[in-house]
Amino acid sequence: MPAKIVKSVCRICHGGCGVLITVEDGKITRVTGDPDSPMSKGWMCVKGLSTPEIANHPDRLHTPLRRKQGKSKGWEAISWSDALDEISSRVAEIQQETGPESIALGQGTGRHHYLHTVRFANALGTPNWYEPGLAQCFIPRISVSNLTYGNFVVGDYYGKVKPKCILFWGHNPLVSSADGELAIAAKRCLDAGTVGIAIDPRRSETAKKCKLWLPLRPGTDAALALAMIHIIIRDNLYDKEFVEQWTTGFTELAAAVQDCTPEWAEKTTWVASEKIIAAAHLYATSKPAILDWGLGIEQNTNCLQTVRAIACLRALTGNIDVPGGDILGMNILNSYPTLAHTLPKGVRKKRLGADKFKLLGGWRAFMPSAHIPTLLQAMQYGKPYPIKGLLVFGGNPMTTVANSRQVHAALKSLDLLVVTDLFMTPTAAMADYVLPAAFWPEVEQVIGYPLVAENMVFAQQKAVQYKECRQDEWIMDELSKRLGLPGSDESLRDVINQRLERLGVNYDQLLDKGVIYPEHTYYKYRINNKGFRTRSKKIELYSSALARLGYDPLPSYKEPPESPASCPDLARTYPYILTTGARRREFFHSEQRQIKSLRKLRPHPQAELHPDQALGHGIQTGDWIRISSPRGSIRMKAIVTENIRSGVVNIEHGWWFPEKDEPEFGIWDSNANLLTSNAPPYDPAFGTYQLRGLLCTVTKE
Ligand SMILES: Nc1nc2c(c(=O)[nH]1)N[C@H]1C(S)=C(S)[C@@H](COP(=O)(O)OP(=O)(O)OC[C@H]3O[C@@H](n4cnc5c(=O)[nH]c(N)nc54)[C@H](O)[C@@H]3O)O[C@H]1N2
Ligand SMILES: Nc1nc2c(c(=O)[nH]1)N[C@H]1C(S)=C(S)[C@@H](COP(=O)(O)OP(=O)(O)OC[C@H]3O[C@@H](n4cnc5c(=O)[nH]c(N)nc54)[C@H](O)[C@@H]3O)O[C@H]1N2
Ligand code: SF4
Ligand SMILES: [Mo]
Repeated sequence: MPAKIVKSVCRICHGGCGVLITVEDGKITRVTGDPDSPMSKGWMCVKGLSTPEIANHPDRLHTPLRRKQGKSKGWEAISWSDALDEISSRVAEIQQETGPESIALGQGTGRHHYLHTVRFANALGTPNWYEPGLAQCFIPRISVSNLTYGNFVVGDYYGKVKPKCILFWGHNPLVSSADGELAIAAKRCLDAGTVGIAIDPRRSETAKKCKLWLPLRPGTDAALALAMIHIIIRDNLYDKEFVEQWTTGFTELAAAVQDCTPEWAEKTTWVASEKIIAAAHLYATSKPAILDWGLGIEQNTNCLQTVRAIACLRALTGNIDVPGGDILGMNILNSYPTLAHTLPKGVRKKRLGADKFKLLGGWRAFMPSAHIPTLLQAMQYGKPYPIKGLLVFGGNPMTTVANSRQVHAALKSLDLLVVTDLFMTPTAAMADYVLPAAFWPEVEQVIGYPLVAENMVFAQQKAVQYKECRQDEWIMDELSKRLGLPGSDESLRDVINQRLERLGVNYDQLLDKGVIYPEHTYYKYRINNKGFRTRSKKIELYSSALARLGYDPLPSYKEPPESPASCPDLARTYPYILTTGARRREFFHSEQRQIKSLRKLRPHPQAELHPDQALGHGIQTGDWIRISSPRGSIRMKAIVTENIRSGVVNIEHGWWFPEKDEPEFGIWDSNANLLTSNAPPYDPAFGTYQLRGLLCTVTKE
């Protein structure tokens, strides 16, 4: 058979790179960048290029598996119909015995089936679904944008006007291509003369291309942002016309930052005050400018106010919805039919954590979900009510949720664990049933980029059928049919076509077009003087919505709960600041450790530390070291480098070893989340736990 070329969009990370998939004899043999893609213009990263190796990997799951009963160990292959019949009857039994909410759904980050999982949870009548990002990732940025500007904002990377300046705050898009702001887009801007500022404890790949690097102490971003607001107001650098006409609460904000001088911030953040002043001046005087924020600002227990403080900077400088600045999303897709109306009000109220963390699980939340530490308690101790079953669609919580030991204990307490994945993982190895998922070139969906803003729409097209693997949505729909759930009469195509309706195309027609990318409308708030989508129709520097919810309407700084200042005694044993999870180009979270070409590039887990600390412990690059926190200890190889602020240790997350024995696969050796805590305090609005800005120490092995 001649080779077939299928056009699609890569989803190994959150995606966005347009691709051409070569299929020969029903097998993926090559994946290359699509030069016609408006986002990636032919570029792809090493992960995307390794797609054929992942797709055809001998260890891929390819048939449903059931744990053997009785004394015999291991798995038995079963048919899809047996697997689905058995799982659906177990789910029905549990729901009948302990209530619909006693079944929880889990998933991983931003995959093709993300919103379908929410739909399935609503149809099942359970308010308890989770994803290991959410409170720790992206939901704070989305929610704060909505509260402050009435809509989500993204950097204008793909428009005609290029930004003069980009302030990268806790973000390393040159590696992470985080949510549609692809590495190549950020790199091209910096290479073409855009001036960069990086706020990051590491001189990351992005920071290396920036004019200014502010190496702050992890977890202190709010102090830095408040000082920058202070400087911008003090030095009259704010956009007076914009602030006057389009914002509320300027006077209150100015009063709140009165004492947040650069000298105060220097003591807190460890960044020299002159650098803070230089960064504030450069950002405020370069127009247009993008403020590109990332995960570094969210994984702390003061994340609502941290993200709020940073959000105010865009408004003070008038960079909102201007060409080459930060633009409000166009949201050209209809919203996903998540069947939210089918979840009874009484059940919604039972969502674990919703009573406390209103912006994660309450009615004002962007996409209400359960609070993970509260969910784990319910699995392990049955309080406030029992969670008996968990169905995970693409997630590896044994490595990606804080406090892996408790995750392990909680998963062990379940009556039913079902995991759908591409490979056997430490999480899947604990399951009663393991189901083989289709990989991204084996599915069909539509996706709007950048995520949440949805300024352009791509089709994910199915290139091949791989053995018995099935798209997650299909698995959920088949379970729905067996359980007679609402929405089970609609096919995935129906759902996709509902989303496309307002674009006047169906899925087949979108395949012909490939991508829909309408001209961007800037200055949307000026059209008919309609303003922003907040109650005051202005950008809310003072957030009336937060005040109504009982949260502080003005941003503020709080010292991290585990720090030299908060816990001086603990800091004598654990004198360094630990940050975790800065992304590596070769891996997506816990994935790809079995992919030879990628593992060759990064064979071992690694920790970065400064020569100031390494010297004292006799540590050199390449040495195996132990990193310990008050919760545990793990081993990694040292990278001794000046590209990290002195006193900070950064460790990779997601490590397990597919080459080691099942079921544990070396999960207790180098897993960052053995060092993190999921105990309170949490962010009061999102329930976020601290993954960046903890205490640790190191020793040579
Ligand atoms: N310490 C620390 N922990 C962190 C972070 C950190 O910075 N530090 N970051 C957090 C963040 S931001 C996030 S978003 C989470 C991510 O957490 P997870 O989403 O749990 O991370 P992954 O390792 O990507 O797990 C996804 C699993 O899904 C499988 N998979 C891939 N594609 C598919 C598919 O199409 N269908 C199915 N069914 N399975 C698929 C993969 O093989 C893998 O086993 O981790 C969080 N954990
Ligand atoms: N290759 C690859 N790409 C990915 C992922 C992956 O696992 N691998 N994961 C995806 C996901 S789910 C996400 S959420 C995004 C995340 O992608 P980004 O938003 O870019 O976040 P990170 O790379 O995790 O962290 C960004 C920077 O924050 C710095 N940092 C650490 N602590 C702090 C702090 O307290 N304050 C500040 N200001 N900076 C700090 C780190 O040194 C790092 O350079 O990436 C996505 N893309
Ligand atoms: S950046 Fe993401 S979407 Fe692009 S090729 Fe790499 S993994 Fe795929
Ligand atoms: Mo994430």
